[in-house]
Amino acid sequence: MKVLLISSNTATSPYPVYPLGLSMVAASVRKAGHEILLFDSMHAGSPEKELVSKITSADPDVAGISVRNIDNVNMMHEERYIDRVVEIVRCIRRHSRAKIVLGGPAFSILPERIMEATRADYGIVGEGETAFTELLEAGAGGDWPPAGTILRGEGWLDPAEIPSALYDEQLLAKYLSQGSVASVQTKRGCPLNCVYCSYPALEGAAIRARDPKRIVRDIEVLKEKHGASFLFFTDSVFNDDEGTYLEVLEEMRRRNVKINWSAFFKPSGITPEIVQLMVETGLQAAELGSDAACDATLRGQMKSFEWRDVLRTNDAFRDAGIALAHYFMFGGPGETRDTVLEGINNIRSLDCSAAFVFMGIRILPDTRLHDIARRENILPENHDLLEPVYYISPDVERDWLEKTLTASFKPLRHVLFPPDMLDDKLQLLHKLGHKGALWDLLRATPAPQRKSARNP
Ligand code: B12
Ligand code: SF4
Repeated sequence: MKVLLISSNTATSPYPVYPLGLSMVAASVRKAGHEILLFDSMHAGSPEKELVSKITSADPDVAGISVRNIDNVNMMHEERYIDRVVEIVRCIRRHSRAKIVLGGPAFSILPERIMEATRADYGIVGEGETAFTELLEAGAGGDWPPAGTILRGEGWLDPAEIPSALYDEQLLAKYLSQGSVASVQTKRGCPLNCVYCSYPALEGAAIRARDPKRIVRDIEVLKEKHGASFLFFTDSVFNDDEGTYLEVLEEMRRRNVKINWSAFFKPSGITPEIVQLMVETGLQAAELGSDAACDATLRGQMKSFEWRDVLRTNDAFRDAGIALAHYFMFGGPGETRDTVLEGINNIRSLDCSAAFVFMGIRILPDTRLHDIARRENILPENHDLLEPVYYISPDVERDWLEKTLTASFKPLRHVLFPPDMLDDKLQLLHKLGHKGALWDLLRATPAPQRKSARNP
């Protein structure tokens, strides 16, 4: 079959991200013997015109659309992305008889609602590699399921079945030339249970780690064939408690593969020795999902660590000279005026880091936050969540929260509230050839009085 794979993502904040999931699906589809073509909405000057031209020239049997983001999870400056997918589906319908299949993380979070909005033929929830190729197989034999079917895999792929992405040379070159970085996934799954998080539902609760040798081979290909100089490990959490990330780093060191890299970390379990191993393999910057800024709200978000772990992790990276950024969300379960003030002081005490501060937490289905929001009547009955609703604790008023966060963080160059406040400048820096999120340019310089207050 001829399969046109379309990335619908046009979000550019904090930088345009290469469609990694679609490229992993592409690897499986090609391995199954189908012909694949790519269309990337990010780089289409006139998306509608270029898509029409691609569809009419390629005449595909199937169009697979990757739906990455529902919205930007930022209640201070909302952006929504599903309308773009609706337009793509309409455009394909007007110009082709191809079957239209949706997949991707945003689709997997709200499958029924996105199917209804787009009127695609099929949707695949979760990992696309096997489910999509099986659907193509059935279709090739004339055995398409009824239109509107949403397929859900019965289990998760074995780690050995998770493929290397098919990095498209021209497409990746475009991303890399626009300030983006290369992306590699080392594992899927997260066994933790944070109150707002949909990641375990997207990837499963058990860690499924890819073979470190194959991961390092991917990095070599990205460096040598594609000229990548910076990469992001896209795992939900890079430093898993099982330590599979250490095996990846040790394999990099053994093979003498070094590249500038970054990842999402949870702020616990990081020792100076581990940071040393990271530095040897090229760690440049660490993004910490600290999430809440004091113990009461960390408990409210059901995080697996305490504020002192955030401080220890901060210091372990700081002492090695690694740039680090914390992400915080104010207004979660358990937030009160007192915890807000405590959290602001705690954030002020962090040395040498940047911080991105969000207000409210986007409620996603099948999360504990969803249940809490229903119980507390924050979420209207039968709300389908395609339109974003943000949880703000009933014990803190939205206006007071916004004013307090603005007044507290405005004077601090390294704390960004709202988190996208520097987007215009970032785009300019990307045009000038800088790569990635670039928050390392904002880092606070060490403040001895803050340090000594913490470490008397
Ligand atoms: C890493 C990551 C980032 C990194 C990306 C770095 C990089 N270089 O790639 C950074 C920090 C930059 C980032 C930013 C953002 N992110 Co983000 N990110 C993730 C994360 C953790 C992993 C994404 C990933 O690469 N996964 C690996 C690939 C292999 O998996 P996948 O894309 O899901 O693909 C699989 C399936 O979905 C499916 N599939 C994919 N496409 C297709 C197509 C078809 C046809 C089929 C059948 C199947 C299929 O098969 C694939 C293989 O199994 C996810 C959460 C998660 N665990 O999924 C959030 C997530 C994707 N991000 C999200 C969001 C919101 C954002 C931001 C908008 C946040 C913000 N305000 O800045 C931005 C947008 C950036 C952009 N330009 O698009 C949301 C999207 C859903 C939503 N709530 O709207 C997620 C799901 C997190 C969440 N639960 O809220 N992100
Ligand atoms: S927030 Fe991070 S650590 Fe918590 S469940 Fe989600 S992916 Fe796992």
